[in-house]
Amino acid sequence: MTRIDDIATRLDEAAFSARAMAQIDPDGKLPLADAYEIQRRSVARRLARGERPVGIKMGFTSRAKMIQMGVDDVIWGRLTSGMQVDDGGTLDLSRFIHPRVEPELAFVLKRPLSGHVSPAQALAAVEAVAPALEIIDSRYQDFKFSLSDVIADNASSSGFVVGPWADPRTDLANLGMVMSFDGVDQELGSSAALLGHPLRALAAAARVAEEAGEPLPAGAIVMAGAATSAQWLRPGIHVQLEVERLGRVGFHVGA
Ligand code: OOG
Ligand code: MG
Repeated sequence: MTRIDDIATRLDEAAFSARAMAQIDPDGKLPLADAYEIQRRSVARRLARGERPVGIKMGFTSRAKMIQMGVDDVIWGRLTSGMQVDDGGTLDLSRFIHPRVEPELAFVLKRPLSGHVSPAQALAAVEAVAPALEIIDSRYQDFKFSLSDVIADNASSSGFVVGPWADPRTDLANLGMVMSFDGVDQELGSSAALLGHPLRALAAAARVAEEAGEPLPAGAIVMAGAATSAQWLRPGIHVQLEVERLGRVGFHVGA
């Protein structure tokens, strides 16, 4: 257990100081349950500093992301209040090591959600859906990791931006998604990339929340995962995501 605590502390310190560290399990030998326990303890240190839990994020729910990062399992991480960036706000790059951004959808719940649910049952717990951008920042050198590494590192969670909330009864099956930097398209995708339908990513979130013994409460935000590859952030750019029917979300990167 001390080893798990030690790694949790090192990962939290790497995030807090924005300094990369060596992989903890490059050969992928660590049991995934241990990796999630490291994640839990590392995030607990953030909560002890006053951040609040606000929901969870799903990772590797699209083929594009699995291929980009060389990992082929859905993972999840914990979101805290300290990670939220206002829509239209400015990101302070000095807080990050080597951040990337990716196009997502976010859900906010009106009712608690956990366990094995169908996409329709998951939808019944949703208050609203929004276009969202996730800023990921691996704490590992060169943004390289094994599956257990990235799980322990809270699935690279470091920031997220949620756009205007929309009616969840919108048909989410195949919405065009365009991520641009300074008005120049960077990634084009579809909401269908998310496990075939974004509500499947939400149902997967319900399942992992139950397995973790941390059911999602009303008010929780769930990030459904990136529909395309992630792109490196650069100083001074304006990042925008436009999702068909749902609208736009964006932020500025500080110089
Ligand atoms: C891990 C996080 C994956 C997603 O949306 O697929 C993720 C990473 O790529 O560093 O957030
Ligand atoms: Mg993501």
